[in-house]
Amino acid sequence: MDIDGTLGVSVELEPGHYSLAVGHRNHLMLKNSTTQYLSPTNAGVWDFTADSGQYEAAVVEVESSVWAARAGDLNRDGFVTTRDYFIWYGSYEAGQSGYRVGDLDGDGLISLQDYNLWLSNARAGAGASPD
Ligand SMILES: [Ca+2]
Ligand SMILES: [Ca+2]
Repeated sequence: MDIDGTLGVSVELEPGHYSLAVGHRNHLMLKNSTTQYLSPTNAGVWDFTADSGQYEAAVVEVESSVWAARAGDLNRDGFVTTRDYFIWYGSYEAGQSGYRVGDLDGDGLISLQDYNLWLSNARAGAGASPD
């Protein structure tokens, strides 16, 4: 999905094998575990309903056979830790709302639901080795 919510992303690349990664403002980066051949005639598709072993980072199954990045990496360092909690807490305490990094579930509110997502993923030891 493109940043404006439309499906598909267009980039100009030389044909070849590429590692794909998907990032989001407050989730761990998803990176595929194998390279994918891309060319003008082979756009490639990354199917998030395919097997969970296609990702390098730990993912969470959000519904049957659908995987997503783990939420809670507010400072984008590749780990869900107390440093992220302090960012969330600052937003929560200030009563912020809208498109903020503290809104982990995307409902426009910074609430205890977001804290619970952070806690669940922090307890799961969510993180990836920075590279
Ligand atoms: Ca983090
Ligand atoms: Ca929220």
